[in-house]
Amino acid sequence: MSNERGVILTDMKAEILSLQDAADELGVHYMTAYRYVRLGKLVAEKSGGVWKVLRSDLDDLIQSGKQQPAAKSTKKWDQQLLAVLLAGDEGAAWQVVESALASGHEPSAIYSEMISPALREIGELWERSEIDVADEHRASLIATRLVGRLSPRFHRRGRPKGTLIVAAAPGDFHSLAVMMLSDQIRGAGYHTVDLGGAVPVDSLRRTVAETDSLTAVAITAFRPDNEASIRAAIAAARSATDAPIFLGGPAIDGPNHAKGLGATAYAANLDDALEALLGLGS
Ligand code: B12
Repeated sequence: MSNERGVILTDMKAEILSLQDAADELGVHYMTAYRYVRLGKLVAEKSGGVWKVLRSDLDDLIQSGKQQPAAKSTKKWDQQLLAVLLAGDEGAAWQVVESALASGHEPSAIYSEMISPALREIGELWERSEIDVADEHRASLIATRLVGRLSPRFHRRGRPKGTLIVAAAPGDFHSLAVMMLSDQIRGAGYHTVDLGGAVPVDSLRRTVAETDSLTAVAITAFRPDNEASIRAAIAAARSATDAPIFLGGPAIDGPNHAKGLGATAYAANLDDALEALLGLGS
Protein backbone atom coordinates (compact mmCIF):
# COMPACT_ATOMS: atom_id res chain seq x y z
CA MET A 1 0.00 0.00 0.00
CA SER A 2 1.44 3.40 -0.88
CA ASN A 3 0.07 6.85 -0.33
CA GLU A 4 -0.20 9.62 -2.92
CA ARG A 5 3.28 10.88 -2.07
CA GLY A 6 4.65 7.47 -3.03
CA VAL A 7 5.75 6.55 0.48
CA ILE A 8 5.63 2.84 1.20
CA LEU A 9 3.34 2.64 4.17
CA THR A 10 4.67 -0.68 5.38
CA ASP A 11 7.89 1.17 6.27
CA MET A 12 5.95 3.63 8.44
CA LYS A 13 4.03 1.36 10.79
CA ALA A 14 4.17 3.87 13.65
CA GLU A 15 2.59 6.46 11.40
CA ILE A 16 -0.43 4.31 10.51
CA LEU A 17 -3.53 4.03 12.67
CA SER A 18 -6.66 1.93 12.45
CA LEU A 19 -9.89 3.86 11.90
CA GLN A 20 -10.92 2.97 15.46
CA ASP A 21 -7.70 4.53 16.83
CA ALA A 22 -8.33 7.61 14.70
CA ALA A 23 -11.91 7.80 16.02
CA ASP A 24 -10.62 7.51 19.61
CA GLU A 25 -8.16 10.37 19.07
CA LEU A 26 -10.88 12.52 17.53
CA GLY A 27 -13.18 11.66 20.43
CA VAL A 28 -15.93 10.47 18.09
CA HIS A 29 -17.73 7.17 17.46
CA TYR A 30 -16.23 4.80 14.87
CA MET A 31 -19.20 5.41 12.54
CA THR A 32 -18.62 9.17 12.71
CA ALA A 33 -14.98 8.69 11.68
CA TYR A 34 -16.18 6.37 8.91
CA ARG A 35 -18.55 9.11 7.74
CA TYR A 36 -15.62 11.59 7.68
CA VAL A 37 -13.83 9.16 5.36
CA ARG A 38 -16.91 8.85 3.14
CA LEU A 39 -17.30 12.64 3.00
CA GLY A 40 -13.62 13.11 2.22
CA LYS A 41 -12.84 14.95 5.46
CA LEU A 42 -10.44 12.27 6.63
CA VAL A 43 -8.07 10.58 4.19
CA ALA A 44 -8.00 6.79 4.67
CA GLU A 45 -7.17 3.77 2.55
CA LYS A 46 -8.49 0.26 2.77
CA SER A 47 -5.84 -2.41 3.12
CA GLY A 48 -6.70 -6.08 3.65
CA GLY A 49 -10.32 -5.08 4.29
CA VAL A 50 -9.33 -2.67 7.08
CA TRP A 51 -9.31 1.13 6.98
CA LYS A 52 -5.88 2.69 7.63
CA VAL A 53 -5.20 6.34 8.41
CA LEU A 54 -1.89 8.17 8.14
CA ARG A 55 -0.93 10.03 11.32
CA SER A 56 -0.24 13.16 9.23
CA ASP A 57 -3.75 13.06 7.72
CA LEU A 58 -5.33 12.66 11.15
CA ASP A 59 -3.22 15.57 12.45
CA ASP A 60 -4.36 17.69 9.48
CA LEU A 61 -8.00 17.03 10.39
CA ILE A 62 -7.41 17.80 14.07
CA GLN A 63 -5.50 21.00 13.21
CA SER A 64 -8.21 22.25 10.91
CA GLY A 65 -10.84 21.53 13.56
CA LYS A 66 -12.93 19.83 10.89
CA GLN A 67 -14.20 17.17 13.27
CA GLN A 68 -15.96 19.77 15.44
CA PRO A 69 -18.71 21.27 13.31
CA ALA A 70 -20.69 18.03 13.26
CA ALA A 71 -21.51 18.64 16.90
CA LYS A 72 -22.56 22.25 16.29
CA SER A 73 -26.02 23.19 15.27
CA THR A 74 -26.83 25.26 12.21
CA LYS A 75 -30.36 25.88 13.56
CA LYS A 76 -29.80 29.53 14.30
CA TRP A 77 -28.30 30.20 10.87
CA ASP A 78 -30.76 28.31 8.67
CA GLN A 79 -33.73 30.38 9.87
CA GLN A 80 -31.76 33.59 9.38
CA LEU A 81 -30.78 32.53 5.89
CA LEU A 82 -34.38 31.72 4.99
CA ALA A 83 -35.51 35.17 6.21
CA VAL A 84 -32.91 37.11 4.23
CA LEU A 85 -33.43 34.99 1.08
CA LEU A 86 -37.14 35.76 1.26
CA ALA A 87 -36.33 39.44 1.78
CA GLY A 88 -34.11 39.34 -1.30
CA ASP A 89 -31.14 40.71 0.66
CA GLU A 90 -28.00 39.28 -0.92
CA GLY A 91 -25.54 41.14 1.32
CA ALA A 92 -27.26 39.89 4.46
CA ALA A 93 -27.38 36.37 3.03
CA TRP A 94 -23.62 36.32 2.55
CA GLN A 95 -23.16 37.72 6.07
CA VAL A 96 -25.19 34.81 7.47
CA VAL A 97 -23.02 32.36 5.55
CA GLU A 98 -19.83 34.11 6.69
CA SER A 99 -21.00 34.01 10.30
CA ALA A 100 -21.71 30.30 10.03
CA LEU A 101 -18.27 29.71 8.45
CA ALA A 102 -16.61 31.79 11.16
CA SER A 103 -18.30 29.74 13.86
CA GLY A 104 -16.78 26.56 12.43
CA HIS A 105 -19.35 25.22 9.99
CA GLU A 106 -18.03 23.57 6.90
CA PRO A 107 -19.24 24.54 3.44
CA SER A 108 -20.86 21.10 3.06
CA ALA A 109 -22.98 21.75 6.19
CA ILE A 110 -23.90 25.17 4.84
CA TYR A 111 -25.20 23.47 1.71
CA SER A 112 -27.04 20.57 3.35
CA GLU A 113 -28.23 22.21 6.57
CA MET A 114 -28.80 25.80 5.49
CA ILE A 115 -29.16 26.42 1.75
CA SER A 116 -31.03 23.20 0.82
CA PRO A 117 -33.60 23.40 3.66
CA ALA A 118 -34.15 27.12 3.00
CA LEU A 119 -34.80 26.41 -0.69
CA ARG A 120 -37.14 23.52 0.13
CA GLU A 121 -39.11 25.81 2.44
CA ILE A 122 -39.22 28.48 -0.27
CA GLY A 123 -40.50 25.86 -2.76
CA GLU A 124 -43.27 24.92 -0.33
CA LEU A 125 -44.24 28.56 0.28
CA TRP A 126 -44.51 29.01 -3.48
CA GLU A 127 -46.55 25.82 -3.86
CA ARG A 128 -48.97 27.09 -1.18
CA SER A 129 -49.14 30.47 -3.01
CA GLU A 130 -47.77 32.22 0.07
CA ILE A 131 -45.06 33.85 -2.00
CA ASP A 132 -44.96 34.91 -5.63
CA VAL A 133 -42.84 33.04 -8.17
CA ALA A 134 -40.75 36.23 -8.44
CA ASP A 135 -39.80 35.82 -4.75
CA GLU A 136 -38.73 32.25 -5.49
CA HIS A 137 -36.67 33.36 -8.51
CA ARG A 138 -35.01 36.15 -6.49
CA ALA A 139 -34.18 33.82 -3.61
CA SER A 140 -32.80 31.09 -5.87
CA LEU A 141 -30.59 33.61 -7.70
CA ILE A 142 -29.14 34.82 -4.40
CA ALA A 143 -28.61 31.18 -3.39
CA THR A 144 -26.82 30.60 -6.71
CA ARG A 145 -24.45 33.49 -5.94
CA LEU A 146 -23.78 32.11 -2.45
CA VAL A 147 -22.98 28.73 -3.98
CA GLY A 148 -20.66 30.43 -6.50
CA ARG A 149 -18.68 31.97 -3.65
CA LEU A 150 -18.56 28.76 -1.62
CA SER A 151 -17.80 26.42 -4.52
CA PRO A 152 -13.96 26.85 -4.54
CA ARG A 153 -13.91 25.66 -0.92
CA PHE A 154 -15.02 22.18 -2.00
CA HIS A 155 -11.53 21.14 -2.87
CA ARG A 156 -9.59 18.16 -1.67
CA ARG A 157 -5.88 17.58 -1.82
CA GLY A 158 -4.41 14.72 -3.76
CA ARG A 159 -5.28 12.67 -6.78
CA PRO A 160 -9.03 12.47 -7.53
CA LYS A 161 -10.66 9.13 -6.70
CA GLY A 162 -12.44 9.18 -10.05
CA THR A 163 -14.60 11.32 -12.31
CA LEU A 164 -18.35 11.89 -12.18
CA ILE A 165 -20.50 13.69 -14.73
CA VAL A 166 -23.38 15.56 -13.08
CA ALA A 167 -26.36 16.81 -15.10
CA ALA A 168 -30.11 17.29 -15.31
CA ALA A 169 -32.17 16.01 -18.25
CA PRO A 170 -33.59 18.27 -20.98
CA GLY A 171 -36.49 20.36 -19.71
CA ASP A 172 -35.23 20.44 -16.12
CA PHE A 173 -33.80 23.90 -15.36
CA HIS A 174 -32.84 23.19 -11.77
CA SER A 175 -29.14 23.82 -12.38
CA LEU A 176 -28.48 25.13 -8.86
CA ALA A 177 -29.05 21.64 -7.47
CA VAL A 178 -26.62 20.23 -10.06
CA MET A 179 -24.01 22.80 -8.97
CA MET A 180 -24.47 21.94 -5.30
CA LEU A 181 -24.29 18.20 -5.89
CA SER A 182 -21.23 18.64 -8.09
CA ASP A 183 -19.44 20.66 -5.38
CA GLN A 184 -20.27 18.04 -2.76
CA ILE A 185 -18.95 15.24 -4.97
CA ARG A 186 -15.76 17.26 -5.55
CA GLY A 187 -15.48 17.79 -1.79
CA ALA A 188 -15.57 14.01 -1.39
CA GLY A 189 -12.45 13.72 -3.54
CA TYR A 190 -13.75 13.18 -7.09
CA HIS A 191 -13.23 15.21 -10.21
CA THR A 192 -16.57 16.42 -11.56
CA VAL A 193 -17.83 17.46 -14.97
CA ASP A 194 -20.77 19.74 -14.15
CA LEU A 195 -23.10 20.04 -17.14
CA GLY A 196 -25.80 21.98 -15.28
CA GLY A 197 -29.51 21.83 -16.06
CA ALA A 198 -31.38 20.85 -19.22
CA VAL A 199 -28.52 19.11 -21.02
CA PRO A 200 -29.41 18.00 -24.58
CA VAL A 201 -29.17 14.20 -24.80
CA ASP A 202 -26.70 14.20 -27.71
CA SER A 203 -24.37 16.50 -25.79
CA LEU A 204 -24.63 14.28 -22.74
CA ARG A 205 -23.83 11.21 -24.85
CA ARG A 206 -20.80 12.94 -26.39
CA THR A 207 -19.49 14.15 -23.02
CA VAL A 208 -19.88 10.68 -21.53
CA ALA A 209 -18.06 9.12 -24.51
CA GLU A 210 -15.22 11.67 -24.31
CA THR A 211 -14.64 11.57 -20.54
CA ASP A 212 -11.64 9.45 -19.61
CA SER A 213 -11.89 6.97 -16.73
CA LEU A 214 -15.50 7.82 -16.01
CA THR A 215 -16.55 6.50 -12.57
CA ALA A 216 -20.27 7.29 -12.76
CA VAL A 217 -22.94 9.61 -14.11
CA ALA A 218 -25.23 11.41 -11.63
CA ILE A 219 -28.57 12.69 -12.96
CA THR A 220 -30.67 15.02 -10.81
CA ALA A 221 -34.45 15.20 -11.31
CA PHE A 222 -36.45 18.07 -9.82
CA ARG A 223 -39.37 18.07 -12.27
CA PRO A 224 -41.85 15.23 -11.80
CA ASP A 225 -43.40 15.75 -15.25
CA ASN A 226 -40.16 15.10 -17.09
CA GLU A 227 -39.90 11.31 -17.23
CA ALA A 228 -39.55 10.93 -21.00
CA SER A 229 -36.53 13.27 -20.98
CA ILE A 230 -34.95 11.56 -18.00
CA ARG A 231 -35.34 8.19 -19.71
CA ALA A 232 -33.82 9.58 -22.93
CA ALA A 233 -30.89 11.16 -21.06
CA ILE A 234 -30.12 7.92 -19.24
CA ALA A 235 -30.39 5.89 -22.46
CA ALA A 236 -28.01 8.32 -24.19
CA ALA A 237 -25.47 8.07 -21.37
CA ARG A 238 -25.86 4.29 -21.24
CA SER A 239 -25.13 4.00 -24.97
CA ALA A 240 -21.71 5.55 -24.32
CA THR A 241 -20.58 3.93 -21.05
CA ASP A 242 -20.84 0.90 -18.78
CA ALA A 243 -20.25 3.09 -15.72
CA PRO A 244 -23.11 3.25 -13.18
CA ILE A 245 -25.77 5.89 -13.75
CA PHE A 246 -27.29 7.27 -10.54
CA LEU A 247 -30.60 9.06 -10.48
CA GLY A 248 -31.91 11.15 -7.58
CA GLY A 249 -33.76 14.28 -6.55
CA PRO A 250 -37.28 15.03 -5.31
CA ALA A 251 -38.93 13.93 -8.58
CA ILE A 252 -37.77 10.34 -8.04
CA ASP A 253 -39.78 8.11 -5.70
CA GLY A 254 -37.12 5.52 -4.91
CA PRO A 255 -35.08 2.64 -6.31
CA ASN A 256 -37.86 1.05 -8.40
CA HIS A 257 -38.76 4.38 -9.98
CA ALA A 258 -35.09 5.11 -10.77
CA LYS A 259 -34.47 1.65 -12.23
CA GLY A 260 -37.71 1.87 -14.23
CA LEU A 261 -36.28 4.98 -15.90
CA GLY A 262 -33.13 3.05 -16.82
CA ALA A 263 -30.76 4.12 -14.02
CA THR A 264 -28.33 1.68 -12.42
CA ALA A 265 -29.37 2.84 -8.96
CA TYR A 266 -31.30 5.44 -7.00
CA ALA A 267 -29.40 7.89 -4.79
CA ALA A 268 -31.28 9.99 -2.25
CA ASN A 269 -28.11 11.88 -1.39
CA LEU A 270 -24.38 11.92 -1.88
CA ASP A 271 -23.61 9.44 0.90
CA ASP A 272 -25.93 6.89 -0.74
CA ALA A 273 -24.22 7.33 -4.09
CA LEU A 274 -20.74 6.99 -2.57
CA GLU A 275 -21.81 3.85 -0.70
CA ALA A 276 -23.30 2.41 -3.88
CA LEU A 277 -20.12 3.21 -5.83
CA LEU A 278 -18.09 1.25 -3.30
CA GLY A 279 -20.61 -1.60 -3.46
CA LEU A 280 -20.21 -1.65 -7.24
CA GLY A 281 -16.45 -1.97 -6.76
CA SER A 282 -15.42 1.48 -7.98
C1 B12 B 1 -34.81 27.00 -7.07
C2 B12 B 1 -36.01 26.31 -7.67
C3 B12 B 1 -36.37 26.65 -8.95
C4 B12 B 1 -35.56 27.62 -9.79
C5 B12 B 1 -34.34 26.87 -10.38
C6 B12 B 1 -33.17 27.80 -10.55
C7 B12 B 1 -31.91 27.04 -10.85
N1 B12 B 1 -31.07 27.67 -11.62
O1 B12 B 1 -31.69 25.95 -10.39
C8 B12 B 1 -36.61 28.03 -10.84
C9 B12 B 1 -37.31 29.26 -10.32
C10 B12 B 1 -36.08 28.30 -12.25
C11 B12 B 1 -37.58 26.85 -10.78
C12 B12 B 1 -38.47 26.55 -11.78
C13 B12 B 1 -39.43 25.58 -11.67
N2 B12 B 1 -39.73 24.83 -10.63
CO1 B12 B 1 -38.56 24.73 -9.11
N3 B12 B 1 -37.79 24.77 -7.46
C14 B12 B 1 -36.74 25.35 -6.92
C15 B12 B 1 -36.54 24.97 -5.46
C16 B12 B 1 -37.10 26.10 -4.61
C17 B12 B 1 -35.11 24.69 -5.03
C18 B12 B 1 -34.36 23.67 -5.90
C19 B12 B 1 -32.94 23.57 -5.44
O2 B12 B 1 -32.00 24.09 -6.05
N4 B12 B 1 -32.72 22.91 -4.31
C20 B12 B 1 -31.40 22.76 -3.74
C21 B12 B 1 -30.98 21.33 -3.80
C22 B12 B 1 -29.52 21.22 -3.60
O3 B12 B 1 -31.73 20.67 -2.81
P1 B12 B 1 -31.74 19.13 -2.40
O4 B12 B 1 -33.03 18.52 -2.73
O5 B12 B 1 -31.28 19.08 -1.02
O6 B12 B 1 -30.67 18.46 -3.37
C23 B12 B 1 -29.82 17.45 -2.90
C24 B12 B 1 -30.42 16.06 -2.97
O7 B12 B 1 -31.70 16.06 -3.57
C25 B12 B 1 -29.41 15.27 -3.71
N5 B12 B 1 -29.68 14.88 -5.07
C26 B12 B 1 -30.51 15.42 -5.97
N6 B12 B 1 -30.40 14.75 -7.10
C27 B12 B 1 -29.48 13.81 -6.96
C28 B12 B 1 -28.95 12.88 -7.85
C29 B12 B 1 -27.96 12.03 -7.42
C30 B12 B 1 -27.41 11.03 -8.38
C31 B12 B 1 -27.47 12.11 -6.09
C32 B12 B 1 -26.36 11.26 -5.67
C33 B12 B 1 -28.02 13.04 -5.20
C34 B12 B 1 -28.99 13.88 -5.65
O8 B12 B 1 -28.23 16.06 -3.79
C35 B12 B 1 -28.62 17.43 -3.81
C36 B12 B 1 -27.45 18.26 -3.32
O9 B12 B 1 -27.11 17.89 -2.01
C37 B12 B 1 -37.38 23.67 -5.37
C38 B12 B 1 -37.86 23.31 -3.99
C39 B12 B 1 -37.23 22.02 -3.53
N7 B12 B 1 -37.97 21.23 -2.82
O10 B12 B 1 -36.12 21.72 -3.81
C40 B12 B 1 -38.46 23.93 -6.42
C41 B12 B 1 -39.17 22.75 -7.13
C42 B12 B 1 -38.12 21.66 -7.41
N8 B12 B 1 -39.64 23.36 -8.37
C43 B12 B 1 -40.79 22.92 -8.68
C44 B12 B 1 -41.50 23.36 -9.82
C45 B12 B 1 -42.91 22.83 -9.97
C46 B12 B 1 -40.94 24.23 -10.74
C47 B12 B 1 -41.59 24.73 -12.01
C48 B12 B 1 -42.31 23.67 -12.84
C49 B12 B 1 -42.59 25.84 -11.67
C50 B12 B 1 -41.99 27.01 -10.96
N9 B12 B 1 -41.75 26.93 -9.65
O11 B12 B 1 -41.75 28.02 -11.60
C51 B12 B 1 -40.40 25.32 -12.79
C52 B12 B 1 -39.84 24.26 -13.76
C53 B12 B 1 -38.68 24.81 -14.53
C54 B12 B 1 -38.02 23.74 -15.34
N10 B12 B 1 -38.34 23.67 -16.62
O12 B12 B 1 -37.24 23.00 -14.81
C55 B12 B 1 -41.33 21.90 -7.71
C56 B12 B 1 -41.24 20.47 -8.26
C57 B12 B 1 -42.46 19.67 -7.89
C58 B12 B 1 -42.10 18.34 -7.31
N11 B12 B 1 -42.99 17.79 -6.53
O13 B12 B 1 -41.07 17.78 -7.49
C59 B12 B 1 -40.46 22.20 -6.44
C60 B12 B 1 -40.21 20.98 -5.53
C61 B12 B 1 -41.18 23.31 -5.66
C62 B12 B 1 -42.47 22.84 -5.05
N12 B12 B 1 -42.49 22.59 -3.78
O14 B12 B 1 -43.46 22.71 -5.71
N13 B12 B 1 -37.46 26.19 -9.66
